[in-house]
Amino acid sequence: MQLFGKPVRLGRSVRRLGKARLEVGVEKAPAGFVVRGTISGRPGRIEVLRLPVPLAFLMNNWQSWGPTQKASPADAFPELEAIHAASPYGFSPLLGEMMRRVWSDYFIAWDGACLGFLASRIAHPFFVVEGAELVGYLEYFEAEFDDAVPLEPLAVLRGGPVEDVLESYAGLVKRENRVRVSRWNPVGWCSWYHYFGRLAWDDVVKNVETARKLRRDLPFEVFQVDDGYEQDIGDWLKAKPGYPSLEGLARAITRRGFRAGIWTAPFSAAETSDVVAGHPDWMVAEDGRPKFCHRSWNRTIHALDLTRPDVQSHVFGLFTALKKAGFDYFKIDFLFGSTMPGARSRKVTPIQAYREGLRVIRRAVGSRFILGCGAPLLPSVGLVDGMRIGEDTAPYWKTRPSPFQGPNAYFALKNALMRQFMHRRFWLNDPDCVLLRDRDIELGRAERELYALACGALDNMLIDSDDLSLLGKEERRLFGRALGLRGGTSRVTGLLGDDLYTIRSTGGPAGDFSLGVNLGDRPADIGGTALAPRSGAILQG
Ligand code: 9PG
Repeated sequence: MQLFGKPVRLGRSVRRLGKARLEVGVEKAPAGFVVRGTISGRPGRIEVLRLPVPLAFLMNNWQSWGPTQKASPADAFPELEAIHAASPYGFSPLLGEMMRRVWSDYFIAWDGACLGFLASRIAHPFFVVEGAELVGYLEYFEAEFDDAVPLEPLAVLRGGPVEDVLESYAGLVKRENRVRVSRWNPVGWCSWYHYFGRLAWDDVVKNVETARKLRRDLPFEVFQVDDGYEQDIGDWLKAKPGYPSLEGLARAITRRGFRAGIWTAPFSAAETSDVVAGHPDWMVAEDGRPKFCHRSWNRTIHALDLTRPDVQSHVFGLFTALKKAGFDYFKIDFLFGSTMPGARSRKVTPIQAYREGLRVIRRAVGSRFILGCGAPLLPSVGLVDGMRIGEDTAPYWKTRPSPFQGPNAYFALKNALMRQFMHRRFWLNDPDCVLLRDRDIELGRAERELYALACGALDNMLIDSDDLSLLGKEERRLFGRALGLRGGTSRVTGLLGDDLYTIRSTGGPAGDFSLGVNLGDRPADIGGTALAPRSGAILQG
């Protein structure tokens, strides 16, 4: 294994790498070593680590909607650039040729080892397979540092099954970023997976009133309005015709005894929005014009330049206004776009710009709950309370795959299992919504039950997304059963297997238990219990 092109040695050293100057220290850690240091000059992309590539590993995509999954160097890599042209998936802060070669962002792990960067405050860390070698890089983009800045620390951890090394890694990430995990683990409702973009004001009123009446069966704390209320992407304070003011919206929820939650994509703006028309200069630019960021909701989306004081005031003003309107739970979505390389008012890296933007939101909302979504994972650690850790779920299991993997219930749940090691270390995991209804849905009873019970057993956020008038006694009881499984310390095994997992929960109110999960399409046996395809069961003993 080579570190900055030389064999690994404990202790301090000074290196020149192209136009950068590095001071590096290698310290022993319980199961390996940690590399820390500082860097100055104009680093560009620097090689950190080089070693023989393992035959199989767990790779990780850098953002909420991307996978953590088994891979091998012989696999074909997805055509990210083609995907990016037509949808929000496939975007990467590393555009061009590099984007096609990245195997894993932030960390890579297998039985016996995890190589993982502990923070992404300035650079974007990633791993590439180059022939027979695996190479870890830090991308500093065009930035130049007159004064030395901290390197993103890197941990090289050895020993134990992949589940164990990932937990050790996540523990170090938690410490490095001084994460304080929210004491409130939300239970609630979200409009998206029943109403999608067609949400009307009547639907909100009808559901919040039903939620009030069904409170004993469905003990929601937060009632969150997702996309659909706003005039356009970027024009958040202007409600669509048919909606009351944002104060009115929040009041309809809070006066029924719920916390009011609201969805925004605060760093995005559609080409059609008032904010782009009024302030084209607020957008990350290319050739003096707002740069194409991604294509979503059938529109071209631009990214706000979060380094500009006027844009920061705009974002601060937006969240101050939402807070004043009565909201205290903020799902902030499509955050990935703000890490796009391009012209900004200051020469910081896109990662620094993103984090400045997140800090502005945190300053505006104080200790209220922030749920990240469509977000770069490692740069968000310590700045959000909850995080979506998979692609969207859907009212169907595996049909209609998008070019990435989802959206579907299968892939959403799979990622929740694969990324459980982040839960209560990076933040609270949001496994996406449980769907309970048995009409207007292609998910069978066993699939819905599996999703809900797994979310409970994982101790994750538990958010329902249904037209509540469709839920009978049985469906409502399932929500209560899922909730009753939360509160333990939960870990998942089977990450390198074939879609058979065990969730082990200890120390919670339900006592110690294991939930066997068969995500596969064939019957299987887990610990002596027979499991039908796409089903789960509490294992005996
Ligand atoms: C609201 C939704 C929900 C959901 C988020 C996010 O255009 N698109 O391709 C597209 C992709 C994903 C997407 C929306 C649109 O989902 O994950 O929970 O909040 O936004 O629009």
